[in-house]
Amino acid sequence: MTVIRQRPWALPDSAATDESVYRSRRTILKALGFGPLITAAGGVPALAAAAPDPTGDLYPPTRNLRYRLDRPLTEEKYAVTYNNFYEFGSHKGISDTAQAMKLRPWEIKIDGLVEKEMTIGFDELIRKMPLEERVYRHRCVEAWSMAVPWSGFALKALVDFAKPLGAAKYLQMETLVDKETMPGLSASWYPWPYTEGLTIAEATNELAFIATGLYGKPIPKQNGAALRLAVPWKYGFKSIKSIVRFHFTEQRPISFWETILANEYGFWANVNPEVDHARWSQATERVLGTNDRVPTLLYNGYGEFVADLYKDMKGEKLFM
Ligand SMILES: Nc1nc2c(c(=O)[nH]1)N[C@H]1C(S)=C(S)[C@@H](COP(=O)(O)O)O[C@H]1N2
Ligand SMILES: [Mo]
Repeated sequence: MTVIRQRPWALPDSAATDESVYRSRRTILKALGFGPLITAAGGVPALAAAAPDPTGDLYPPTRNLRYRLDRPLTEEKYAVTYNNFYEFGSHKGISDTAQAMKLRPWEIKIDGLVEKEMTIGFDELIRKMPLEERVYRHRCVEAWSMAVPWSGFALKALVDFAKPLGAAKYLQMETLVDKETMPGLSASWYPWPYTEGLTIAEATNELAFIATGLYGKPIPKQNGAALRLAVPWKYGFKSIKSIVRFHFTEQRPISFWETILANEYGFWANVNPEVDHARWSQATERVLGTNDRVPTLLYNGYGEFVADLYKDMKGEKLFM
C-alpha cells in the first residue's frame, strides 16, 4: 500500500487467469505422478497437505440473514487469487506462496487485561464458538471491493470467552510470524508482526466477525487462515489475517500501517467516500472481478449498525 506501482483499481490480467494456471499446473503434477497419493493400505492420502481439515465438518454453517448485500457475491476465483497479505509479498498474487503456511498446530494466545491469560488451540476454540455464515462487503483502502460469504463467529463471543477486566479498553490482534514460510517478512523495514486494534465497544459490536471459513469451506491460507478479522465498516487493512494473539489493553494500540504512515492509515479507518486518502479519492470503488465502478458508502453501507459508536467522538480522525 505504501508503494503504488499501478492504479490501485487496475485488476492485473494475472488475477483473471490464475485459476486456469492452477488447473493446468494441477494437471501437470498429476501427469508427473504427484496426483492424490493413495497408499497401498487403502485410501489414506500420503501427502500431509492432503490431510482432511479437522474442522471440515463445521462447514457450511447456517447463513445469518440479518446481513444483506446490495450487490452480487464476488466470484470465488477472484476473492482467493487477488489478495493483500504482505507477509507473503507486497503484491496481489500471493495465493500460491501462501500455501506454505502451516495451519496445525495453531495456538492462539489470549492475554493482557483478562481474568486468566491462556493459550488455546484453534480446533478447541472454534468448537466453543457459535458458527454462522454472513455475507459481507469488503472495501480496501486502495479502492477495490468485494462481497463474500464468510463463515465464523461474532468477535463478541470470543471477547466474552476471554473475560476482559473492566480496565481493558482496546483489543489488539497480532498475525503469525513465521520466517520459514513467509517470504515477505524479509522486508525488514516493516514493523512485523502485523497488528491491528479495535476499541472494546467496536470489538463487541455485532458486526465485528472472526472468519474461519469462506464460500462455505475452511478459509484459504491466502485469505487469512486459520482465523481472520472481518470489520466491514472499516477499510480492509483493519481486517487482520492469521491471528495468533488477542491482547486486551488499556492503551490504544498503534497498528502496523499506522506505524508506517500515520497520516494515511489511522486507528479508526472507517470508510467514508467524502474523506480522501492522502493520495487518491475514496468516492468510488472498483468491484473485484467486474468492470463496475460504484459509489462508496459511508461506513461502507453499515451505518445502521455502527454509526452510534462514533457519535460522541468529535475530536477523532474517524475516517482515515
Ligand atoms: N496479516 C495481514 N493481514 C491483512 C493484510 C496483510 O497484509 N497482512 N492486508 C489487509 C488488507 S490491506 C486487506 S484489503 C485485506 C485483504 O483480504 P483478502 O485478501 O482476503 O481480500 O486483508 C487485510 N489483512
Ligand atoms: Mo486493503
